[in-house]
Amino acid sequence: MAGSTLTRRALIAGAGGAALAAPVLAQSLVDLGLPGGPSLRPLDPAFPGKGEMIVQRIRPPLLETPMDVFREGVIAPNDRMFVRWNWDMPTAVKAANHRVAVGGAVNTPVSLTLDEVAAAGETVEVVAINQCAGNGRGLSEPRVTGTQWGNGAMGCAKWTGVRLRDVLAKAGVTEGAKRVRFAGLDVPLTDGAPQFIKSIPMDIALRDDVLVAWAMNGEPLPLLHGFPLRIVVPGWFSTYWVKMLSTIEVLTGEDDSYYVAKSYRMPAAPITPEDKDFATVPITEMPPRAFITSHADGAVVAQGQALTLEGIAMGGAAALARVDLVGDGWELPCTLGPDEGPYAFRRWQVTVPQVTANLAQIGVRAANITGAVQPETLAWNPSGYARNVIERITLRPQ
Ligand SMILES: Nc1nc2c(c(=O)[nH]1)N[C@H]1C(S)=C(S)[C@@H](COP(=O)(O)O)O[C@H]1N2
Ligand SMILES: [Mo]
Repeated sequence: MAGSTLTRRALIAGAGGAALAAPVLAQSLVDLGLPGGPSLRPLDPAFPGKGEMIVQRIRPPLLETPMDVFREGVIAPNDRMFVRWNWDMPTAVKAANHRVAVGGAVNTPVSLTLDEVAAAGETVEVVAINQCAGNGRGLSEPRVTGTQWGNGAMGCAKWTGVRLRDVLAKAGVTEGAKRVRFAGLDVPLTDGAPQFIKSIPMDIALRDDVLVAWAMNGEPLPLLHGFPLRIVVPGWFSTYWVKMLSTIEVLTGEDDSYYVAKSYRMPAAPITPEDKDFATVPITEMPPRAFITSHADGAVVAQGQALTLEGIAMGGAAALARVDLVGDGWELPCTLGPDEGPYAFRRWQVTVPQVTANLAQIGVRAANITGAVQPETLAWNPSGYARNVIERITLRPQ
């Protein structure tokens, strides 16, 4: 993958010539290839409940998935899924005491146990990509503020739950309802800071595949991923996928809460880094993206031989239509692998018949069935949201 070459460094505790006798702390570092630097991050296998993850921050946790996970399959194992908490994560949640309050513009406010939520309707499974709106933000040029993610703030899983609309029906939504807002058990780390609450429009809330989910890849949701319940909005950035769900509130008007009205917003039209005054819209639907997983930037390939490249792609808010390998003035269509549903990653493969020309700055370009296609240039924005520029690597024929 672009910019994820692994470097191993033995950090020796103790100094001087006798260092070899001192305990050796081996720590792996990963280079995320962030143009704004610093680019090295620890690769830590020791975070509770996690396999090897790139540690962006410990508390609240921000853990990034190493790119090699995407080479192994389209589903991220639970212990390799990226983690993002805006505020502190509660470290103990009692399932037996947990309630989900459904209120606001409803006929009868209710407070549901986990069993009552599960019994609210048919059990539904959706395979969907969980992607942070800031995924790949660290690759922005010029540099932007926020977590300097590489491209590992994403992962695809199978989510199991009931439809949100069946849970809403327990309370009965009143006429004129406009939005549905979610809150979790987490609270701000500092006094007066806004609570992490998010809302979606009513028509999205009533969709067939928008879930109140309790399982991820067939296992109860891990604490890090929102035990005991989280919202899943397939095709939308996961900022809306509120974890440790405790409150569902039906709104009759616009949502003026901080994380909807002020934050997680994009310029309404393209801007340049110099623009200061511009209208914004909330980030919602994901655009198509594709990644090469078989080769890292700078990899050596055999001159004159056939070369097979592989990777993953997503359609975003609509099913993937095609993936093309693109070079300087040429392109080759890729073959798509098994279809796990419109909101899942899909594998792609392509064979370059004979490596002759240079393979500088090659990339893969995904398009979805609505005609959305990855752009050649970055749609720069001050928060680095919704990155979907074609990701490029350079291969070195020898
Ligand atoms: N309760 C709660 N839910 C939350 C958040 C949060 O801070 N608190 N962060 C959101 C954001 S911004 C992201 S990217 C996803 C990350 O989901 P994950 O940690 O399961 O990968 O959770 C979303 N749901
Ligand atoms: Mo996010």
